[in-house]
Amino acid sequence: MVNFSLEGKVALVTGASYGIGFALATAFAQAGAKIVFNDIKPELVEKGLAAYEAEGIKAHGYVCDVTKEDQVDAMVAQIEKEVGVIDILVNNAGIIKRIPMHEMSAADFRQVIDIDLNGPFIVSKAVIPSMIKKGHGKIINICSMMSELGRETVSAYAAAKGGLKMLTRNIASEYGEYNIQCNGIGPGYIATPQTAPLREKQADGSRHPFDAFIVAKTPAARWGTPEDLMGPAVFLASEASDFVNGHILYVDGGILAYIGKQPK
Ligand code: NAP
Ligand code: GCO
Repeated sequence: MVNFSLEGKVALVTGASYGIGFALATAFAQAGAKIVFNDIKPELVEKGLAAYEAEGIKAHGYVCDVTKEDQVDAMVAQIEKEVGVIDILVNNAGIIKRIPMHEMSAADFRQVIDIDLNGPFIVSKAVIPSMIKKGHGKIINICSMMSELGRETVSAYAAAKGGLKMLTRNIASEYGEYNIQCNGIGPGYIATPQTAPLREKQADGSRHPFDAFIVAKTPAARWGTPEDLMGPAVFLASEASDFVNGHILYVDGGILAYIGKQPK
């Protein structure tokens, strides 16, 4: 029988106090998994723990910066001791900086690469040895439309998310023989705090031009919600996807399939 259950599994979702990570962890809990998350600030971990509790979920929260190898190694060891070996990892923590490339400092560029690309490398590296020992593992990298497309002001983010797509394929290639599947989810434009500046109402009450642009560019004719990503994530975390490896599942309301509307 097809098995979407995550009963008895331990799932670590990085940066999951709110937004997309919170929705994915909630979906995993609904499918039976024990939930572990981290965030970079203690107050966010506290906020996250309260939000999970409000959903009736007992989550385990840790303060940890995904770019710091020593912090990540210590967190993974603590999770193994306190909760169990991690069966499912979602590399969700990420940032964006919207700055024209010719005005962007190298330090800003490096920071985006560090969190969005080096972070998934560091956390994946920390969980893979125990997954090998256990004989299975699922790694899901949260990619982006910018794993495929460019646009003005997001050079560092696009470089990181394009790199994350290839890191996904490489983890799949390198560890598939150990029954570890590494896939990506490429969310379309999702309404979260990260994209709030792109949806801000104009002074005259009209929609932000980017908001109108995205709705026109999306065959589904709307922004996505974190909830839209829940089903695909459970699929990629479950045994139902055991022969799916190195794939990026775009959950974008059809953006990548669409040439766009003819101008009026
Ligand atoms: P979000 O609302 O900004 O949440 C990201 C979380 O990651 C925040 O809790 C953030 O904490 C945390 N974080 C940042 N740096 C960290 C670090 N070094 N270590 C640990 N945690 C850290 O973002 P979101 O919109 O939910 O996006 C989640 C993921 O989906 C990101 O990778 C993003 O690039 C990707 N994504 C988003 C969209 C979209 O349309 N929203 C589309 C495609 C992909 P702080 O609040 O302190 O920064
Ligand atoms: C932007 C957006 C995007 C989205 C997302 C798209 O400024 O273009 O923030 O990059 O967040 O990653 O999939």
